[in-house]
Amino acid sequence: MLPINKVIINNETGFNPIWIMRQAGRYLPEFREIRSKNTDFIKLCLNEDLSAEITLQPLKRFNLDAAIIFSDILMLPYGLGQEVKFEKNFGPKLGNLNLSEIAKIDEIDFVEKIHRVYKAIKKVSSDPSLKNKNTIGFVGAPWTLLVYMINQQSPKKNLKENFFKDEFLINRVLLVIEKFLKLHIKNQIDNGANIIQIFDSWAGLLNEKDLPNYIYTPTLNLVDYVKSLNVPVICFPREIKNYKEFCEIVKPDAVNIDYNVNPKEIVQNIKIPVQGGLDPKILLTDKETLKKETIKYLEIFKDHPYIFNLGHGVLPETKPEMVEWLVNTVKDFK
Ligand code: 1CP
Repeated sequence: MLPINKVIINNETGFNPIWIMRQAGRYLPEFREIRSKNTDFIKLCLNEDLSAEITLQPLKRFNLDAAIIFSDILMLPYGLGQEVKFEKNFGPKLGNLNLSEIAKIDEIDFVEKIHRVYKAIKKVSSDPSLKNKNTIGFVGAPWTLLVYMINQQSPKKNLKENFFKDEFLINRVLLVIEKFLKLHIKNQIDNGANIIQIFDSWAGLLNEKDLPNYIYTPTLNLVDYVKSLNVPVICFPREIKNYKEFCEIVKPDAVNIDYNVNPKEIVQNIKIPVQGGLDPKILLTDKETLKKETIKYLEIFKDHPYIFNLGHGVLPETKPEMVEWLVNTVKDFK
């Protein structure tokens, strides 16, 4: 059985497999080298040779237990025909959202636009170096995708003032997102992804009263769908106030926690396997601090099924040698 499946299917404890969110990315010089020659990010994601190569880069350096495919959650709006661009020092910029256009997109057009992501997954998952490792496919959660599609840029600062104004539009778009996410998940699995992670990076923006409509119901529908395909599913409802309630309602196979929650409370309150937690900023300190903080998580989750990971993506300014130190600390922990 593959390492992460041992934890999330068999509930095994004490051996802590590890992968790192954003492990394929900007902190690696070999990624920056490819990126500097490929200025169009979407095109890079749709180049199956390069995206497979980038996916495998961190596994060549570090003793990681899984590959996560080099792609982006915003390939979904791109596949639906919304313009998506990534601007230097700004982040994603999306074009206007035209509901009548999006509602017309059929499944064939969608797959035609992004099928090279699936080719990259096929390449990666059949690479001999991944024989005993997981290949993680992923999607953005419906809420987080809705945020980008309506807000047309990162909500880092704020949601647009009138974000919730057109409730009809929002609910129609959510349904379209859900339908195409299922197709996107199915195609990733058919091409070799053997875990799905659902990133809800902006779950923390919602008030409690809005969680059922925007998070619980659409995410539960997706989780049930992934389970029906016999593949485990990990949810990351970042900065949600109540992880316990989320897990009891949505019932993913595992949950990734962010770095603002107290891991001691999580281990007491949450029954399902847990992933992640360590603050990525700790990788910017020194080896001694990193080791101490890493062991803190490993000790807390010693008797709980646990996959080591961070509480959000690895930061671009991280030194690769600190990632190596982290991976080795986890692997050496007894
Ligand atoms: O070189 C560059 O400028 C590109 C930077 C980059 C990279 C390396 C972006 C733009 N996306 C990615 C890859 C990516 N994105 C992966 C690949 C696999 C890996 O993890 O190694 C994954 C899983 C994602 C997922 C993703 N994209 C999320 C969810 C996780 C999270 O970090 O919260 C989100 C919110 C995005 C949107 C996105 N794409 C890129 C950026 C800079 C952003 C975030 C913008 C923002 O802050 O709102």
